Amino acid sequence: MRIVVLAGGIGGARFLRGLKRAVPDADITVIGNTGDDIHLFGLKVCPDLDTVMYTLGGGINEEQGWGRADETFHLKEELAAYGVGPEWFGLGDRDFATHIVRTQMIGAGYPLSAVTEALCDRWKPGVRLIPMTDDRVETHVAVEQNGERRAIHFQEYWVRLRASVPAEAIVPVGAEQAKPAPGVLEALAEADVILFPPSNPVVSVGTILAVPGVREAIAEAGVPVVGLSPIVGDAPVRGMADKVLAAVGVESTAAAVAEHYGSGLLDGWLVDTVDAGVVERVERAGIRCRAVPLMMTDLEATAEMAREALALAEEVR
Ligand code: GDP
Ligand code: FO1
Ligand code: CA
Repeated sequence: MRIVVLAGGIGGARFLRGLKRAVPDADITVIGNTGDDIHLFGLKVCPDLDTVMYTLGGGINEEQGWGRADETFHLKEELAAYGVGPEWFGLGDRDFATHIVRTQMIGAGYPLSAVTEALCDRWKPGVRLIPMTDDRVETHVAVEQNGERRAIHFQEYWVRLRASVPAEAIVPVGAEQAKPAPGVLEALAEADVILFPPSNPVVSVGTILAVPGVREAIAEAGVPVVGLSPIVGDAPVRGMADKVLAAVGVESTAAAVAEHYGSGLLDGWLVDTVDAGVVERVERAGIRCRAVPLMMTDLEATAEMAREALALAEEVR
């Protein structure tokens, strides 16, 4: 079975671990979000691609959900001693190596998709990981601070400000001109099923969908598209997705996120059992809906979520 998953960072990566466990023989292609990418110290950092690569490859810091296990921060400390920041973004020594290799290869002319493949030669994530695009796309957030409106990089909004200032708009800068990376449209066209993991609907899945051609390719694939809600009990399980949902005028409920994707995109939607009350509302919107446990507490619970998503896909096929 060929499965294509549109993934952000932590939510996407953890779900993929369960999916691999549920269907060990499946051919899984992951289209990764690159809107979170940031250039720091002259290096290109791709947080969501790395989170997927490290999580599936066994190198992730499990508690944190991003960055490397057994990490040290000597390089960051030395840079800070020269007054070179930003101090608010925690790049560790082991992680730095990934960004150096990536930046060196890009400087030598390799596209990000080829670089990602090369990095995955080491990590062997057991899925084919493709960035959504080889072109530069950077999510910026329009915020109002001290009566002044300005656009800041998504990482500054998320990591430095912890989404504590109201976001007025979220813009994936460069997306309109971006082309899907080689393999993206092909994978969608050849998919047997397309899954939206419980990733951020705005700044993860939403950014991938903003790449011209991706939405169309999903619709044209003519296969079941099933998503899992990252919102449980009217709040994100982790992080601040409620803030970016508010910025695009969507309430933080499992039903509103399903309606935001819409029946033109989604065939099926899984909500957590605590949200069983919204199943009818989602179905009225033309999306088949089931309430099942959606907390990725351990690998087996996550694998069960993946099985439920695939079962729902068969129901709507
Ligand atoms: P990011 O790029 O690291 O922010 O990760 P993603 O965009 O892939 O996923 C973030 C989303 O994962 C958040 O909105 C969380 O609510 C969601 N999430 C994290 N853990 C769980 C979980 O155990 N269950 C569900 N349903 N969602 C989760
Ligand atoms: N998230 C944080 O909350 N603080 C950090 O200092 C931080 C550093 C970092 C370094 C490399 C990397 O791949 C990810 C990192 N993240 C950090 C995670 C991160 O960028 C965000 O959680 C996601 O992009 C949000 O979607
Ligand atoms: Ca992300």
